[in-house]
Amino acid sequence: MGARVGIIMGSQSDWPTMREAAEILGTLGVTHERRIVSAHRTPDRLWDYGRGAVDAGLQVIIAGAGGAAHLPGMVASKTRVPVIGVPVQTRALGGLDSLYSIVQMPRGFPVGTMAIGAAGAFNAGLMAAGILALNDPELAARLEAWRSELSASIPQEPVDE
Ligand code: RP5
Repeated sequence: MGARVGIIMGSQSDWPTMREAAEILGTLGVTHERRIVSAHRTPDRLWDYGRGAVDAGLQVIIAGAGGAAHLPGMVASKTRVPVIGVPVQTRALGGLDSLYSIVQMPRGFPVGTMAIGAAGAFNAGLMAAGILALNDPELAARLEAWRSELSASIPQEPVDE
């Protein structure tokens, strides 16, 4: 089966963050692809990716970028495939720049925006899996099991470290 989720990012430097999404999708058995697609440095690639997303069979796109993070919004402008945006943490402004660039989309072109950084990327993978699980009972069972395991791993009491 082809990739069901596309993970795109503005730069190689985003990969340490975005790999969190790839890893949880891999754990849950969701096929995905990873691409560097920059809104500013490779705008034609961005256009082609957005325009071809439906025909490529993508069901969710996870888009991560930092700073002037236009990638998630721009890809959302080119496809009806749901886009989950991940604001990558930045040195200059801590990722608030990325968050504000992604979250304030104009009416009509939504981007589901996650938290800044690695937790946001991880949750983007879980969110994508949850969307796909609506029509995939086997994935739904794997996701339920993963959630139960996480809950079971949380101790009742804190310990001295
Ligand atoms: C954005 O600029 C990328 O998403 C990245 O987060 C940031 C910095 O990119 P590099 O200069 O590290 O390639 O487009």
